[in-house]
Amino acid sequence: MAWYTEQWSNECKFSIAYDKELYSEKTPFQQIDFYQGEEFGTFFTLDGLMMVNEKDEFVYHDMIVHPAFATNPSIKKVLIIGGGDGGTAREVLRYTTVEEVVMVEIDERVFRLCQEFLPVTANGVEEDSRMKLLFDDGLAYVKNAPDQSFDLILVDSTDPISVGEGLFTTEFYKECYRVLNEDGILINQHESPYFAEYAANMKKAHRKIKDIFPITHVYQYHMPTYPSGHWLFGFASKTFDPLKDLNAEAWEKFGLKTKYYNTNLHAGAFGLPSYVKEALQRG
Ligand code: AAT
Repeated sequence: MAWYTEQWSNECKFSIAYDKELYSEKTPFQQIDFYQGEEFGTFFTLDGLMMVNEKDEFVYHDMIVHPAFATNPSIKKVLIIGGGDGGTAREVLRYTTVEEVVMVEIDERVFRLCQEFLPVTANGVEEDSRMKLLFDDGLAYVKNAPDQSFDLILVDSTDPISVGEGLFTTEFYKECYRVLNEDGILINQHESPYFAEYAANMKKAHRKIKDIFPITHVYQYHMPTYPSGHWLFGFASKTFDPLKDLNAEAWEKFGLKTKYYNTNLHAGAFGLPSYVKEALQRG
């Protein structure tokens, strides 16, 4: 048995025991490592940061996808930026009403390796005829995408360091606004309020999005293997408000069995602790 250790702050580390390092590769974009352990099953890291593991991936992938569909059950065209493990696409594809999913992942190796080592998220994604898989930079893709061509954009990105940096810029959020339909929704990986470095990213992202979208919210969930375990998504929208427009009845009709998300939890997720609200307001 060996230990995978991740630095969560200058004075805090998180460790997981593993039995085997399954695979390791340095791509032109990042360092990829796959491990196998008992507690969290198979997991992979990018540049030494936990991305996905078999035990808690359902939390993240439920929460990045379902709140938007429970707010606007008519979503048909979806753009996923990043998300190379396939978990976000897997959840979106469960909606039979969805007609087209474009996924733009910068690093094809993440997707191919997840097909090999992490079928729980990657299986069935490429095979679905509604799916268009592109291996490209998300920022470059949105810059060239036509106006008003998506109902929903899901930014399933790494932290704003190295390749993920462009996905936390005003330029990127503006392009997202442009390519979204009149009632479009943007969900983005919004970092964490707890440790200083992550909280700074959270505030920066919120400040930029607030200047562009008329409706902006931040919602939370418990992600045991991300720094502090307290993680956030942003909900930015042109017309739909996730609290006022929650359509629980329509969402229940989809008949999806979910392990984390439900329509009772929906409003609660948007109810932020006071210190988080204040940090976001101060900007
Ligand atoms: N589903 C949860 C997993 C992730 S991985 C995020 C993905 O974003 C990675 O596969 C990475 O290659 C991809 N990515 C990073 N930058 C870009 C870019 N510019 N364009 C397209 N794809 C990109 C998210 C984990 C969140 C971790 C939080 N600590």
